[in-house]
Amino acid sequence: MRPYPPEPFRIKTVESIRQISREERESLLKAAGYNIFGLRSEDIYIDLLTDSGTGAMSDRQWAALMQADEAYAGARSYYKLAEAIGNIFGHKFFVPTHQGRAAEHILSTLLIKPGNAIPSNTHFDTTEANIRARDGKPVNLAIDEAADPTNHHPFKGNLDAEKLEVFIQEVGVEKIPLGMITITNNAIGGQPVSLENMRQVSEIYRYHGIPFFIDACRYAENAYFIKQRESGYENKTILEIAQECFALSDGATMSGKKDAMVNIGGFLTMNNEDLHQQACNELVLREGFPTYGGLAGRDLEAMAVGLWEGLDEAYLSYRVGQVGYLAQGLLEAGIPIVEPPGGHAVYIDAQRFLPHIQRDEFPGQALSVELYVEGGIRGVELGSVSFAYTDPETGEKHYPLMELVRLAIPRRMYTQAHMDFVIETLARIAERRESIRGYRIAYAPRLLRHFTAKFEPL
Ligand code: PM9
Repeated sequence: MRPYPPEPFRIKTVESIRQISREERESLLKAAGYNIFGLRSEDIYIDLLTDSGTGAMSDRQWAALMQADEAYAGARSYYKLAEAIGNIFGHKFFVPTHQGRAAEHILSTLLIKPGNAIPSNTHFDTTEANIRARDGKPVNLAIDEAADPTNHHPFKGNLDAEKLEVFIQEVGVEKIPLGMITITNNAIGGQPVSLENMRQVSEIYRYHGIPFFIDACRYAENAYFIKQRESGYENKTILEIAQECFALSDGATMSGKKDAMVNIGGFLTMNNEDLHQQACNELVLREGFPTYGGLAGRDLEAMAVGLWEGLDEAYLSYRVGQVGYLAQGLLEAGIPIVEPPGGHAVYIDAQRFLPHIQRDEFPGQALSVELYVEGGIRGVELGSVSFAYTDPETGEKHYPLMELVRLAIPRRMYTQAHMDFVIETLARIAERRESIRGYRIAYAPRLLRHFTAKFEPL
């Protein structure tokens, strides 16, 4: 029997979900242009589209909402959040933002000029789009092992330090206004980054005088993996590990909707005072006054509590264990996934699952449609629909490392029986996989096309 970690919580409030008929699902999908983002949530049985802002808040977070201070300037809730961020992240300054991409937007606006290049292990879609929106170039320098879904490297999210050195020599420091690293590495399997790797990368960035920003959305899950897998950290607390990570950097972008356990919120941290001043100016223009940044006082309050809850080791052990349970079940059912599983999601290798569908016919898109048709389950394509890109200068088409479908597990939401249902659904799809066909794109915007594209079955 696969081990399932008992939840370190009990359930106080429930939300009904229902399964509609297969015929209804087929017709709703067609009406949505075969894009699962176009479906209504009430027509979905198990929603694994994202772990972003979809989790359950705790009784303490709900209680904190009532204690929030909604003052326009200088709210008590802001200072509570400042204390949590100061403790955990340790950077000198921060601005609250309504979510992660708003922090990315401010950072990109302030630092990136046309023709600049920004290295990372792998940028996630919103980061990539914010860089491109400034006519910059996002550059992914993951280690080679990351491209092999069967490779069991313990830190497959690592950035290849040698590739980074070569890249800096080739491009020139003057064209690199900042360097990044994403923890965990969401685009390629939610894989962790080791502290050793972050130290190496930080040294390289610092040597060249390149400001180093961490995309910190899932920093607590990353710290948990470091504690489990990196020698020398087994006796450190998750907080100590997180602090050590951030001490290597000059700042961070954070989506509170992930490891800060909230439904909305984010922030941008930095050590540079001048950058902070400029960020405040941008914030006032677009998001709100610097002590609320586009959020209500209650959102700041919930995030301050959630940041601490996200660091709880019993919770993290359950969280990573639940993802591991789903991964193990899928492997036992013969479903190819990215191994080892990451911290927040299981990534199905759609290319190996549907080898008869070419990359340009989007195997991940085809599988995400089948998941909904078969079981009312929503996952998300993270393959060529989301990440393939035609270089405007050369006309050359670039593909992502893999064609994946991600099953992201919202925090503190679904049970073992839900996970079993997902496994059984995929096992049924596997039985008829040869009959599944690819898709073509009927409409797509220039950036972040996967959110609103329309498809036609081939
Ligand atoms: N990630 C996710 O589902 C939500 C958008 S795509 C459905 O994984 C990283 C590593 C992320 C991320 C969002 C953001 C942006 C930045 N970096 O969604 O703007 O995974 O709060 O954060 C999503 P926001």
